[in-house]
Amino acid sequence: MRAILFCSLLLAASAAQAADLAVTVMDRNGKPLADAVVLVDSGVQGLRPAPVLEATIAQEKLRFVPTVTVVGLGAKINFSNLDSWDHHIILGLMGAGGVYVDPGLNTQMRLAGRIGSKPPASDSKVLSQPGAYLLGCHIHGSMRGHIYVADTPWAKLGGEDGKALLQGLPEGPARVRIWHPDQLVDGTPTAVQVAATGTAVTITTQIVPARRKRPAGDPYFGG
Ligand SMILES: [Cu+2]
Repeated sequence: MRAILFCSLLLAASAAQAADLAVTVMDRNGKPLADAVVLVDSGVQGLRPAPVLEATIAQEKLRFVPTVTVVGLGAKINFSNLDSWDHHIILGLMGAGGVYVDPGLNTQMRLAGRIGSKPPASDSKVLSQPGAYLLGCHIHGSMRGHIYVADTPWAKLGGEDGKALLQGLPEGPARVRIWHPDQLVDGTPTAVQVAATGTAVTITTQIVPARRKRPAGDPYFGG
């Protein structure tokens, strides 16, 4: 009986130790870096949050919306063309320099333009390899999007303010990795100590975000 009580106390204690980690990501110039993917690894025993296993990316006004999507391993990505013209989605793992690792392995989908108020053309793809994926369109060369398939349950997309809140981390040592569409190389992970009461960390990267260019022929840009 005493052993059972002790065990349930331990369980209660470990549940209470799940803590938050607030990460702020800065660019090379010390300004908040938008659209950073924040990944946290922890070797400490404890509950893991459920990974995101489904996401939808729309093609709208010559863009992929959202521009960056973070999911877990094995996630199903739904594509939906909301424009009245066709899009040809090219999807593949992205290597250094922002190019496809092996164009021969890319997935290609053509989604017809939407007619009136009819349901948009849709397709989907399950991503079973971790890492960064690049999205492009044969028809519109300016269209760029990214998917990051995380190999850790703690993965979040940072906002325009560079901030991401990772929840449900075990108290103790952890490692923070940052990925960004405009990075040139993988940065060094940052070691942090997650306190039971929550922890905040600011990470300054060497990343210089690319300026958003007006896509050719995009009448909506900046409008
Ligand atoms: Cu297109």
